[in-house]
Amino acid sequence: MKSTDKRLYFITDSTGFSEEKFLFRVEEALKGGVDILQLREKEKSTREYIELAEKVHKLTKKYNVPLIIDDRVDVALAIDAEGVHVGASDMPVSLARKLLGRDKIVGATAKTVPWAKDAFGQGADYLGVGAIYPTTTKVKTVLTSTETLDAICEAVPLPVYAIGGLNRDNLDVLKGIPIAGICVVSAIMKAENPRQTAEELLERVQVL
Ligand code: TZP
Ligand code: MG
Repeated sequence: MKSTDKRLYFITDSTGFSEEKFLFRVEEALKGGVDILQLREKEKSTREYIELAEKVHKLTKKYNVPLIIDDRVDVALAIDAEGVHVGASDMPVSLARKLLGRDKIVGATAKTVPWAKDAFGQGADYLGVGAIYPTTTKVKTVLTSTETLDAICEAVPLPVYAIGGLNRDNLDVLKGIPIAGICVVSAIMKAENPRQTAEELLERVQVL
């Protein structure tokens, strides 16, 4: 049990890494204390996605961290992952919930208050809100202001994670906003030392 309160949500991106190097980074990040891990693959075949997800799931189980699968409810079901994350063009939250059942985690992207309320109404367990800053990660997104982030936190009784271009040196804009934590991709994926970076991010997110 960690003594920390705000959480660090790590979204992986295997682009440019051998599987061995990718899995090494994932495990290092887990050692560094990430609280939730999402496997996010955009180029892989279903078979490849499942095979990688099984390997990542072995690691997350070892560190007692929930594994969330981006977008693919079928992959989440196939490997008995702890949950799924759905965005605007993915399966609707209500259908993901119907397929996965009450015991799994269904996360959703929200960029506006009405969108956040809708996701809550459909049964989402948490929200990812952003992009707070421009991002170098391949994603279709627009910027979300910190005012909107704050308004979403007020509007829905769900854990809200800020995402997009966040790193250990630019978290101050989140100060005072009642987020559950932050989500990062490149800050950890591209870090020289993913374990140490996760530790530092976790430390800094606590004082927001
Ligand atoms: N959704 C909004 S921004 C983003 C996603 C998946 C990518 C965040 O990646 P990074 O590298 O932490 O900016
Ligand atoms: Mg998606």
